[in-house]
Amino acid sequence: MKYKSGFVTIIGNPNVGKSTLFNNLLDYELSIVTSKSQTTRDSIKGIITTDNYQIVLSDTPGHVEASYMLHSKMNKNIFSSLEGSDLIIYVTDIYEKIVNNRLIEAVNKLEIPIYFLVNKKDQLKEKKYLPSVEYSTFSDYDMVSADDKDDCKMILKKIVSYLPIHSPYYLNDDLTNKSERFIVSEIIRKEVFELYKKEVPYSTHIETESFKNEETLLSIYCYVYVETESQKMIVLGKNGSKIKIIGTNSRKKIEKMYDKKVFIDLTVKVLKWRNNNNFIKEKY
Ligand SMILES: Nc1nc2c(ncn2[C@@H]2O[C@H](COP(=O)(O)OP(=O)(O)OP(=O)(O)O)[C@@H](O)[C@H]2O)c(=O)[nH]1
Ligand SMILES: [Mg+2]
Repeated sequence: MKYKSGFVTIIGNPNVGKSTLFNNLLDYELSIVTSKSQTTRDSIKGIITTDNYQIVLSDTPGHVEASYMLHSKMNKNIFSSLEGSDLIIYVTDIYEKIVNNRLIEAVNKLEIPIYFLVNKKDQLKEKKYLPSVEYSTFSDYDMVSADDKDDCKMILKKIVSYLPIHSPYYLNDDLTNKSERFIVSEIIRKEVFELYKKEVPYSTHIETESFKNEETLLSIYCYVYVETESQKMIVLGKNGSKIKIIGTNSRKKIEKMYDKKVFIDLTVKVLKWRNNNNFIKEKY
């Protein structure tokens, strides 16, 4: 059997379960998942390598109408990750009434096959509901649960059928295109998304300033950017109680990941970063 290898990109609106599917296809948590919309901000590649095939899988941010420079850059990143894909997985869920036609049209223009997935079937009540779209325009479609192992097995099998015969693009032990600094800052951002309400998670950017991985200790220094002084007060909490929770929870997760002692220092900074051209250009 000839080796198959190719690029597969997951796209869709926010909160439909793209990152959940991405992680479950990879079989480890690489992309952060929260119950909040617009969790993913940056495209991320995860690489699945077996004896017979290699899938270079990309998770992308949910496509939103841009109200900040950050969103425009996120959208730009989604469209640029379509190019060169061998297959696009378009994810919607059982709740979405309309699909994102701008995204679908962009894929059709590039003549890339679309595998259309309606996610969260486990939450279906008696009545079966499928979004009203022209199913004949898709190469394939299924109703699935991104959390379900059997569904993911089936999806993987279908993905492989779309891969061209090609040698692997990445080495055997390459797992992602992202740096350890990025992964660590994402783990911290997930904690921020889970601890704070309203606008704080959306106004926060985490930047790993220093990452020193020594034999017995991993030391991480991060900036936590927020947009206003009042958000800084919320993030810190009374006597720094809230930021301490973020630090402790993140530290425990990173210690588990690296199987060693971790030190984390978080410094909160105020900057109107979401509309700051230079900042967005440099970080996203
Ligand atoms: N019940 C159920 N919930 C799911 C399923 N897949 C994802 N979810 C939940 O849906 C929410 C959003 O999941 P994500 O994977 O972060 O969604 P996303 O499309 O990556 O979201 P953005 O990054 O904001 O674009 C989380 O609370 C998930 O646990 C599923 O198959 N069934
Ligand atoms: Mg996501």
